[in-house]
Amino acid sequence: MVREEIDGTRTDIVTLSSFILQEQRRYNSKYHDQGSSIIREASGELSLLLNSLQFAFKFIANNIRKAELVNLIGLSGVINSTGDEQKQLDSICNDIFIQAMKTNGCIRVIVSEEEEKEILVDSSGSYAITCDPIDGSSNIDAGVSVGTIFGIYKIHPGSNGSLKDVLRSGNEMVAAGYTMYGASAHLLLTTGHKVNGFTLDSNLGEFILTHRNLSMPHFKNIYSINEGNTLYWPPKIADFIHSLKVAPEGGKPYAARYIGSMVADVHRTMLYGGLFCYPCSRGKGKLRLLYECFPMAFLCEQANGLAVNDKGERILDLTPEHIHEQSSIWLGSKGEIQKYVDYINKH
Ligand code: AFP
Repeated sequence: MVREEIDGTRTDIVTLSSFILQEQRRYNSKYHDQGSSIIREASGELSLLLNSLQFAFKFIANNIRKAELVNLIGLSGVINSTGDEQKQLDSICNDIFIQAMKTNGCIRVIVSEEEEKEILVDSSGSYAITCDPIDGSSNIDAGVSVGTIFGIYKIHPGSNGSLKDVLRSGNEMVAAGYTMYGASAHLLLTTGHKVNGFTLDSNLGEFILTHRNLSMPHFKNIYSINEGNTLYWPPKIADFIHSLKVAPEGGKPYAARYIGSMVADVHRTMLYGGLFCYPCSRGKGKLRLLYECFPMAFLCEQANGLAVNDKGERILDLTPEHIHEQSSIWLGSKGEIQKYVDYINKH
């Protein structure tokens, strides 16, 4: 018998690396069980890619932790593709991410929020990746949690890697996730089969499985939105948000929670439930479809939630026309998002 605890120390922990290998084995045995004449074995390339991603997350987490100490915080003077002033930490973390993806041999196309154009990599890899290396960076100076968001696609058969491998429906993602850098680093990952959460143990230098098969509650009366934009929303949306503040008979109104860092707001929503939204202001969405909305929508659905745009259309059914396209988004507990969809259909 294996003793799982020695002097109060758990010894049965599952690391991200072992979890990835277990998933690869599960995938292989699934195809063997189906008795297929063509035996489809996972090549291990996605596992390799996920492993190189976890290195990038550890490296970024380390830089964020020491940022204040080594005076990394401050503006670098560069304006990024979406017009935001780029911080030194943004560009450093972007470089860490791109370097890790360029050298793992699995990636042919990289899209980053910090790069105006897609990056084509000369490799024989089978994947394309989209990412926001540091989302929520305007909060960094206040020590608020920020994060890295990513989405992964298998490149089209016969493609050497091109824009077409990323400008496709969100349904075609094979994996997605984010790492939130807070008191500790938290990684939420889906490979299309539920969502699992890992926490970085900085003593071991390993991401440890802490949230297996994460599932959001169906209802939760929490709403998360930048209400300062109320004047710029269509009346229907302002009315819906107002309705959340009206207490039902014998009940309580919704609680408002808004951090202004998507990863942190979505992380709370994934754990506690509720709804997070960023509707169009003056007719324009803010959050980026490819590397903010798609990965979050994929995670959300895999955790039994829903993700739609202002019109109630499912986010993952959309197809971007350009890499930095912006969208409205409503995501969170299935019951709460359905309430929004029912409201706009009725009014
Ligand atoms: P920054 O990366 O510039 O801080 O933007 C963060 C973000 O893209 C997303 O993480 C937040 O949910 C959203 O913008 C906050 O936007 P508002 O400041 O307009 O509320």
